[in-house]
Parts: sequence; structure tokens; C-alpha cells
Amino acid sequence: MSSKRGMHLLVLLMCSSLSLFLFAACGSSTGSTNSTKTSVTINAYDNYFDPKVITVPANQDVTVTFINKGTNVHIVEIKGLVAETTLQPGQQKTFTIKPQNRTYQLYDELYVGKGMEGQFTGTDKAVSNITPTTSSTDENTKLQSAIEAYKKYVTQQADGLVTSTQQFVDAINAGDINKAKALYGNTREYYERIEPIASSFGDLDPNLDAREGDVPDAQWMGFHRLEKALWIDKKTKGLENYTTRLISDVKALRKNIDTLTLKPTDIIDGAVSLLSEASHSKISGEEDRYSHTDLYDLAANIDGSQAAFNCFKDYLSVKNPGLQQDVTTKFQKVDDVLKPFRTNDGFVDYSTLKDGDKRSIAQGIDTAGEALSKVAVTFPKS
Ligand SMILES: [Cu+2]
Repeated sequence: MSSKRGMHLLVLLMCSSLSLFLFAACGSSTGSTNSTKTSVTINAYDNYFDPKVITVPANQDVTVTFINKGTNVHIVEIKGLVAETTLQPGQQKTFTIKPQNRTYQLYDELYVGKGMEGQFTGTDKAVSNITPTTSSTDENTKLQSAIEAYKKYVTQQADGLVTSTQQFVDAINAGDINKAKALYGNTREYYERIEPIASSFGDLDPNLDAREGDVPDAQWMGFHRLEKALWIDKKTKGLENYTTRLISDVKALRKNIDTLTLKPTDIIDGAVSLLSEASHSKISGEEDRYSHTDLYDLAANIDGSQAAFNCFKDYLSVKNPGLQQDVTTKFQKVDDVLKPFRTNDGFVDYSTLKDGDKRSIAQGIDTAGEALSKVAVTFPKS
């Protein structure tokens, strides 16, 4: 869970020639194109997108502006293209993206369960005519094994999350503030490793991982609420509501995973979006603003994305060995960038990092994310 509030707030100058859109029936849209650039506006209402089916040219820059025209806070995302973005009522944010020749999922993190989703498609007809869209049985088998392998990974992490959260909560309930603080960073790693698919967890994601201000204060709970109590209020007393809820929420999450169905694009796009969120907004230190344990989260986001990719290595080694090698190398490089900040049992305090350190971490993550974003276009079209 994150908010990119205040980040990337590029106000699009609504020049009329750019904002002239062609609206077809049933809320679908084709982006307006002038000689150089396509731009699209996606309005978030309570609780639906208009338009919700969008088609733009593939493999070129497209400007996407989200406007919250509702009265609810909306957290919007185009999985694999635009990382989750919080929009207050009336707020708008613009992104420049380069979609590939495929369809991406558009959704609102808070209301996807109520049908607030759509499709964002990049199309390059000239290319798709020569790209084989059929897939062999062998490929499909390999993709199926990739999904199974990833699900196994997620299950292991969720088991670890339940065990470690129990220890964290026990320390708080026993009044052992030092122990609770020492366990906080490692406990969260289990959650942050499976964050590529956090949107599948529905309300559990904001319940566990919302930061202060992401949700109304009365609804704010989870890890960061306890983080603030431990580091800022320096207390362990009176937190029973939050500790009880936290442990029941992680158990519910673990249970959800048994019935989770995932598609290859869910896994890879989720990882790409997470890496982009890590390098663009988490890099500011917003996630663990009281404890400065941000490197645990960043490293776990990278680990979890790399684990997602690793599940597809067997498939890619046949489908596109060059890409497989490229992504592998780039993840290796991010690991190298993080190495100097590791300690015996974790990571250094994030506030001790220099701006240059943060920049090189962000660059490493971006490079890996960019390479990874080329994987999903190789999947057979469903
Ligand atoms: Cu998080």
C-alpha cells in the first residue's frame, strides 16, 4: 500500500487541441493523437472509470491524466504501466508511459471489488500481424508451472508473515518495546515480498499497510499505526485493538491465498508496478517514516519481484533467452547496489543514506523494472 501523494504531480495544461477525445459508445475511448503525442484522460467517479476501455498506439509515449471527479479518495493503477496513485477528490495527476502491444488492467485499489476496473490497450497493428499469437502446448505448460511456483512462494511468505506477526504482536502485548521495534522490519519483509499481488487482497492491503493519511484516521490501523505508537508515542499500552486486528488480518490473508487464482500478467505486471512504486515514491522514505526501516521494505519488494520473475525463467529460456538473461543481470545489479547498506541482521537506518545513495538505488530498481516490463508482452494473448 502506498500513496504517491505529492509526487509526480505534473499538471497537464488542458489545451483544447490535446484534450479532444473521440468517445465511442459504451465508455470506450481512443486517445487523441496529434503529430507527436497521444494523450488520454481517465476520469475516476464514485465508483467507476470513464472511459473504462481505452486504446492507444503501442510503443510510443502516451500521456495519461487521471482526474478524481468523485467525492471519494481513489487509488488508481494501470497494472504494469502506472503504479498505484492516490487521488484526493478534485486532484489530477499525469503520467507519460509507453505501453506495449497488449492489454493492461486499469483498476481502483479501493473499489475494484465493486467493479471499478477497465482495460488499457496498446496496439500496433503492423506488429501484431507478424507476431505469432498462438502458443505451443509446451509454452502453456511452462506458464502453468510458473504460476504454481509463484503461488508456492506466496504461500511460504504468508506462512512466515503469520508466524512473525504473532511474535511482533506478542512483544507489544508483553510491553517489550525494544523487542517489538527490533522485530518490526523483519516482520514486514514477508508482506512486502508478496506486494506484487497485494491488490488481490482487497481491503486487507490498506488494513495492513496503509500509511497515516492514506485513509481517514478512524480507519487507520495495521503495521504503520503500530510503528507510530512504538517510535513516536513510545508506548505499547492500549494497542490491543490494533494488535488483535493485525493478527486476524494476516491470518485472513494467508487463508485467501489458498483460493487465489492468478494469471501470468497479474504476477509480472504487479511486480513491474511495485518496482516503479519503490523507485519513485518509496525511495523518499515515506513508507516507514517513523522507524526508518525503509530498506527492509525496498529490499523485500525487489526480492519478491525477482522471485516472481524467477518463476518464469524456464518459460523465457525458450521464448526469449536474451530477455531472460537481461532481466537476471539487472536484478543482480540491484542486489549489488543494496549490499553496502546491509548489516548482520538487516539494514542501516534509512535516514543515514545520502541523496546519491538513494538515487543509485532508485536507478537500479528502475533498470530492473524496465527490463521486467518486457516480459508480459511475450505471453500468449488470452
Ligand atoms: Cu507496503
